[in-house]
Amino acid sequence: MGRLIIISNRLPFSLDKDGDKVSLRQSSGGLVSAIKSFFENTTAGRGELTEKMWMGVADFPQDDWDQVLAAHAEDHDFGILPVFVDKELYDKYYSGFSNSVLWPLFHYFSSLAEYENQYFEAYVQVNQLFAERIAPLLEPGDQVWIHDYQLMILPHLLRTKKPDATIGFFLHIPFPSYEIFRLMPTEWKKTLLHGVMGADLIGFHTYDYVQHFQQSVKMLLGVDNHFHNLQYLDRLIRIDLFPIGIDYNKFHGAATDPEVEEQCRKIRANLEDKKIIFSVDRLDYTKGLMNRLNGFEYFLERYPEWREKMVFILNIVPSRDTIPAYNDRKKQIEEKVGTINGRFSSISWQPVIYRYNHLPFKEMIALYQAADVALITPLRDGMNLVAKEYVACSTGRGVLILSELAGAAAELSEAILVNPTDVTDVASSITRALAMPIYEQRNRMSLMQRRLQEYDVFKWVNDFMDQLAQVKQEQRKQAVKLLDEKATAGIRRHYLRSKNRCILLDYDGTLVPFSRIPSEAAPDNAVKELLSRLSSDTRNHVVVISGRDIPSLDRWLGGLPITLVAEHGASFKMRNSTWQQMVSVSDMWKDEIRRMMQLFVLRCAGSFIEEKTNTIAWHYRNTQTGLGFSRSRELLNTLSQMIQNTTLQVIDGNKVIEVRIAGFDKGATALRIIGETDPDFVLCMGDDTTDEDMFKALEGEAYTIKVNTGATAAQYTVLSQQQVLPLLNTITETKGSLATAEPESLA
Ligand code: GDG
Repeated sequence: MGRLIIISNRLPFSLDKDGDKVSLRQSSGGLVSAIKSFFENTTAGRGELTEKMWMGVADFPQDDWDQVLAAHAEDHDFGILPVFVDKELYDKYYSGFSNSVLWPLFHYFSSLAEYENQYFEAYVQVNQLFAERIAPLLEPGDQVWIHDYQLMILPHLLRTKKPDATIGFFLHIPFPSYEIFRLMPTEWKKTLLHGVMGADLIGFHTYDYVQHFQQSVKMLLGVDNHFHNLQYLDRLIRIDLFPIGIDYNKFHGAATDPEVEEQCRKIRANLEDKKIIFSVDRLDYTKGLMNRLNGFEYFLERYPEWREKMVFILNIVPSRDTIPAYNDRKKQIEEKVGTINGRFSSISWQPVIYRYNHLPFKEMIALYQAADVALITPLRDGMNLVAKEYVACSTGRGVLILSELAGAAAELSEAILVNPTDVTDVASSITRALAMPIYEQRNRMSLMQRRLQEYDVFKWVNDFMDQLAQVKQEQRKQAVKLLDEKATAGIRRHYLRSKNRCILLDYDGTLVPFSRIPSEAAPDNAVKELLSRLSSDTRNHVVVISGRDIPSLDRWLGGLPITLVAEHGASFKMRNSTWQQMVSVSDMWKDEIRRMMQLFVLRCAGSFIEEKTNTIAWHYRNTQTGLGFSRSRELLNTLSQMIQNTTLQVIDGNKVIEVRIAGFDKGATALRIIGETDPDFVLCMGDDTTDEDMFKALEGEAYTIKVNTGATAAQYTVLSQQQVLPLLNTITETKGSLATAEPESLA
């Protein structure tokens, strides 16, 4: 293992200049807190990690670089790779696309999204700058971990430049449901998804986000997942959840730091014996600050007995103040604080203590410590680390009120979970928290603390890196092997030496090209001549194994002495014998499926239904590109739900969605045929999803060849259908010398 290179929008610090004196200030924010902790606690050079680097946009001019580097080197042991971006371009990329399109949309504030083309163009350009900066520096063994929504297309851009790179991507904010994601212009959303899919491992905070992402990939890119894995183009990709943790020991330990204890004592003394409710958030509309204040106001109104007995310390950290949607909120919040204080204050008491600043770390911990209740009620939040930090800082007492819409709610179920938009719920939760008996507080806290301690930020990073290494390993196992001349010659040698051969060939897409109308895909003379020549050799058993129905196969190939398999194995006719059915069930199941498919025929011009004995299929080869595909995703989705708990199966084929009775497939049929004839040479070719069953079943027993690109279980790949006949002719041509070398190994 080599270097770990973290890539995020910004470097983890900003520059403070006082005359000639330069100092670096750590940025606040979840990602920085998490990764910095990991960096500070792992020593490069020990174990497997040789070096740690962080790459991001620099918030200082290029001229200051030498000074920054010197100041950084003084107290950091990780390298920095700055990206310098022109200010105007950066604004369009950061304030524009990242924070005025992706951020609002992904947090379900769709009405705030500004779909400006120039923003998207800047986003692509800056992602490109990152790719150009990092690509030439990458060395074998490096692991690149790209973070967050500002860099969603970087994985793909980097992959194009460095196809073998190890790339992880983690999204720190929610991935929204498909219905929200699809609001974006088509080109944008496809570019984003395709971009992220350049990574080997894609991580999210919660199971919901994973599912939302998988759904969008299915609907927009046509790729289905298999549990947490999916095949995209020629690569295996893993998508999983990694709920970010905190540096538990740092926070828990800081709570008993003497300086923190002293500050905490002062805060409490200043507020006499009043209970303290506390919250700290960046100024962001997603954090639900207005709703929180509304809930708090209602609490004061509804539960007057608590007046003068508590205070609410509301700390807001400045953030993104150049974006209008943020600036407006500040005014609204300040007005609301004024209204509440004006309405409920007495000479000696003010309910809200409002502060707009960045807190020094120890002061923040002292406030966590001093607070009887933390009121953390975002309207949406990828995770929310403040909630976890508050819990970690507890020394037994304290109550967490947490929004059920924060990712953290999935792990912190012992908190009082509230709906932040429901003022009644917020108000009653506050009274409940203020009155909670100490033993209950302790009990709830200790359960949550145990969980946070177990999966802390180090586990989080290690878990992600382990999975990344595992995916790479699986990819290596799966690498597609193109059938080259040497391998072809080996297969031919084996063919010529053998005496009892079995040749299994798929029909559409393998023996013949796809046709606009299925009934017109008749074999041409070249195919007929090949099959006839092969089957006239008594040492050959030729099997055409297809999804076609009996009448089509009979009409086209019935006159040849070959075995025919129809409907993926539901019926078969051994050479010189008659048709046999593998399944016999009533046709009733088709009615409901047909009705649904008919609806899609109406909604998608050019599509049509093909009905066979055991399968019913909806073809969309002749439809408008894009529309046909997106309808096929909808149909796939609908059918998958319809057939749950039945013995049916939906297959996402090549421009066709097919439903069939489960329990037979080409794999089982191929094995059965081979079992009956015990051949000493088996060749199997196919191009579609259903052929993968054969490739898997025949592993180690046959030469398996997949036609066309894409991941496959086959041993070899040929890139197009046009290569199939020449290849079969080359392998089976008996004229010419018999090579003397040993047969090509099957393994
Ligand atoms: C994004 C996602 C996800 C805050 N104010 C001060 C301060 N902070 C520190 C906190 C905490 C971090 O900043 C804030 O983290 P959050 O998770 O609450 O929120 P985002 O910045 O929006 O982070 C979020 C996170 O990424 C990680 O994946 O959880 O959902 O939006 O660590 O301690 N630190 C100091 N003074 C402050 O005033 N010292």
